[in-house]
Amino acid sequence: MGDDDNLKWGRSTVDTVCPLDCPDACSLAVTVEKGKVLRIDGSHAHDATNGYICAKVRRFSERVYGEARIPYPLVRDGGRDGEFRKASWDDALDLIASRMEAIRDEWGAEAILPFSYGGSNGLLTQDTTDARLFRQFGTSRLARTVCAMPTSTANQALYGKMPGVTYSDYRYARLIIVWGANPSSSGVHLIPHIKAAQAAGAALVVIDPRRTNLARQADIHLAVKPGTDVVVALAIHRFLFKQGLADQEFLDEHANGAAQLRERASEWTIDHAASVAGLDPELLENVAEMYADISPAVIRCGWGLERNRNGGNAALAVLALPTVAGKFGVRGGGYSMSNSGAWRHSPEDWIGVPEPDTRLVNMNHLGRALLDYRDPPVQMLFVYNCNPAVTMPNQNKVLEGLARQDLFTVVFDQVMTDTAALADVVLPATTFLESYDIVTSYGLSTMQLAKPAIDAVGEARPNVEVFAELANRLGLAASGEHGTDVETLLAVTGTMPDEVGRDLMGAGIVTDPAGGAPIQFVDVSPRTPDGKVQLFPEALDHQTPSGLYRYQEHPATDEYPLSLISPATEKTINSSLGELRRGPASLHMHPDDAEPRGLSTGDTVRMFNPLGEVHSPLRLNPDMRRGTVGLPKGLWRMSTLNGSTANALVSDDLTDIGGGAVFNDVRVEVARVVTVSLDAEDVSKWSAGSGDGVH
Ligand SMILES: Nc1nc2c(c(=O)[nH]1)N[C@H]1C(S)=C(S)[C@@H](COP(=O)(O)OP(=O)(O)OC[C@H]3O[C@@H](n4cnc5c(=O)[nH]c(N)nc54)[C@H](O)[C@@H]3O)O[C@H]1N2
Ligand SMILES: Nc1nc2c(c(=O)[nH]1)N[C@H]1C(S)=C(S)[C@@H](COP(=O)(O)OP(=O)(O)OC[C@H]3O[C@@H](n4cnc5c(=O)[nH]c(N)nc54)[C@H](O)[C@@H]3O)O[C@H]1N2
Ligand code: SF4
Ligand SMILES: [Mo]
Repeated sequence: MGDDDNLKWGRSTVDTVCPLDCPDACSLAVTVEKGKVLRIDGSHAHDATNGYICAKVRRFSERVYGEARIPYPLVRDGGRDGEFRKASWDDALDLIASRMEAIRDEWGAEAILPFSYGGSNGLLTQDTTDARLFRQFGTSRLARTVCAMPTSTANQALYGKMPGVTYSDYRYARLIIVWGANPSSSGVHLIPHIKAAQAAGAALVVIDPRRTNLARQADIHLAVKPGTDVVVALAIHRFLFKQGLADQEFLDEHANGAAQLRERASEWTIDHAASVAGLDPELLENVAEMYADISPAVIRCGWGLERNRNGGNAALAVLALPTVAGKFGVRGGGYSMSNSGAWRHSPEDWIGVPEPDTRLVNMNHLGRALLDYRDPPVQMLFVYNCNPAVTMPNQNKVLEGLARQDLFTVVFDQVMTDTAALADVVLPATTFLESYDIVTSYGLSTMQLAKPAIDAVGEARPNVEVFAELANRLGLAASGEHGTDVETLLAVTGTMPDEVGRDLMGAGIVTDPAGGAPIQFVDVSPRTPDGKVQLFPEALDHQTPSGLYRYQEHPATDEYPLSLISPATEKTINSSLGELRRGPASLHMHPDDAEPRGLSTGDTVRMFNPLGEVHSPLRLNPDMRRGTVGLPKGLWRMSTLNGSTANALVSDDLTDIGGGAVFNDVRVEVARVVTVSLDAEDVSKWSAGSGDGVH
């Protein structure tokens, strides 16, 4: 179509970027007609995207213009059970400001708990005017631990978060180990590079309790029991040391703590580890031999392995492997984890207000904070960039906390989430198609500019503006406060090196000069104090309940013999876009686990443990590991049959390292739900019987 036609249709294309919590940060071309989003395509601005984007974001306009979108501020009258009414922004913000002041005067500002996580994941939507406001006011602080704390603590301790092997360098690897990651769903642009490496003869190993798409195409699939990766990795370490296959020269020159690691690994023979992890010892030994023999070898370490009581030690043991085996120094050799540390940009450069020494709340303990914390009790919860009613552990405790009559809850979101539905005040947020943002990829090493393609829908406003407005009302805004996203954009880019800010505003994309496609130990080195790999970070040894590289057995019981995991799916990003899911999600179970329970596909089942229960349709799936069942993460309450998500069964215990959540460390039983309509006589007969599974 020519320019004239575009003019006639009022059509234009805006180059921007996807900021969702996904490692890829695709560059996008958004076609707009008469002020509305017509189409969202991938663009070629970012090499990795190569014109391809996922189906979720192609249909993102269904969120932008969807029924769940919050059109204007809402205020609930008449307490927890009252109805929402439309409010003006001024009224809603005045109400919030006056409640903040009243709570501070009566209870102290720590009675206010701001609660946020990734949201749109851009540099502007979080840790800008919000952080400044809450710090100045002296609210409780939040430890953002729900994701990546064990892996990032391990990566920081071992390597000071050295940038990892980039996707496109996977094609140079001769051995690829994908460990606790499912890139076909959660970071799809890695897949073509793995395929290219395989086509050129590379071997692929996948370590995952499920036979994922990638596992099906692997040379070896180790279907580990959830939570046992630490012993699998330690067995490989032991094998390397014992067989004289550890790279002693590299260890002497570049690492500390090898002797302690070797000692802790010493009990994990291949047989011992294989029996704990539920693996065929021969397969495990094959993997150890392959890892010793084949170079370049790269490990893609994911987040699936961190979400259990051994998650921090698992990440340490896995990430330590390339050091012990001497896999660095060649293109396609080493590891990839998160590249979030690649950009040296720190929000502290812009916030300019020091973090106060107020109460620090681990976000995985939201339920406890709302119900059990005293001195002061939480009186106001301010949720933004997050949907804790469905995404945080111990869902029933979180929901009970949110139901407190005396709690004042503000939820600032794009759509009427399950959390927003329980709020006192709901504020409408812009999507990334409606405001500026800066997006750094955590899978790759790019920084991109997100530009508005359309005007804000309804009365939605960007985060930066709303928190600045609130600061104004509370008399906290510094003179020259950055009230709009454009002002904040300029202020944030102003703290970056000149050339970075210039390229970002000009070309819209910048690649970290050190991290574009670095060879580890050639182009980038550990960012630890002495520049060496710390294989045995002593400080962590003392903070870890069992000590470093120690395995904690899960006390499984006969009553709850099945393990539940809840991995990412291609349908949502966490719970974002969960409103577009149609019909209930299914619980996946291996046929051999269904048979003794008398279950088949299509049955309605209840999955339960002492914390709660989830009702959903059952789907028999031979790709599940026996003894492990799976329900997707990110479900909204409407996507199960009883309004509970997997998190109703997840405890709020913490991981061994980093205070993370134990989403994949859950024991459950599953039984059929018998739903029959009974007359009174039947009911009395039935009540006298066992009542097995009827709910
Ligand atoms: N489409 C989509 N993409 C996403 C997301 C999304 O929700 N949807 N979420 C984004 C976010 S926030 C994150 S953190 C990443 C997560 O991305 P991934 O690292 O891929 O994490 P998960 O999907 O949680 O789990 C990955 C795999 O680990 C397996 N697994 C579970 N328990 C264990 C275990 O104990 N050991 C081992 N070895 N494997 C285990 C699961 O079966 C799953 O296949 O993805 C991001 N990308
Ligand atoms: N059972 C189980 N639960 C899990 C996991 C699991 O593996 N299993 N994974 C966990 C992981 S990895 C993560 S990262 C967490 C994520 O959990 P959450 O942080 O709760 O992520 P989302 O559910 O996507 O919620 C983000 C919210 O921010 C909103 N939002 C987006 N952009 C903006 C914006 O610009 N402004 C405002 N105000 N709001 C915005 C979105 O609409 C969305 O409702 O979930 C965790 N929950
Ligand atoms: S969610 Fe991930 S794959 Fe999909 S468009 Fe965004 S960055 Fe790309
Ligand atoms: Mo995450």
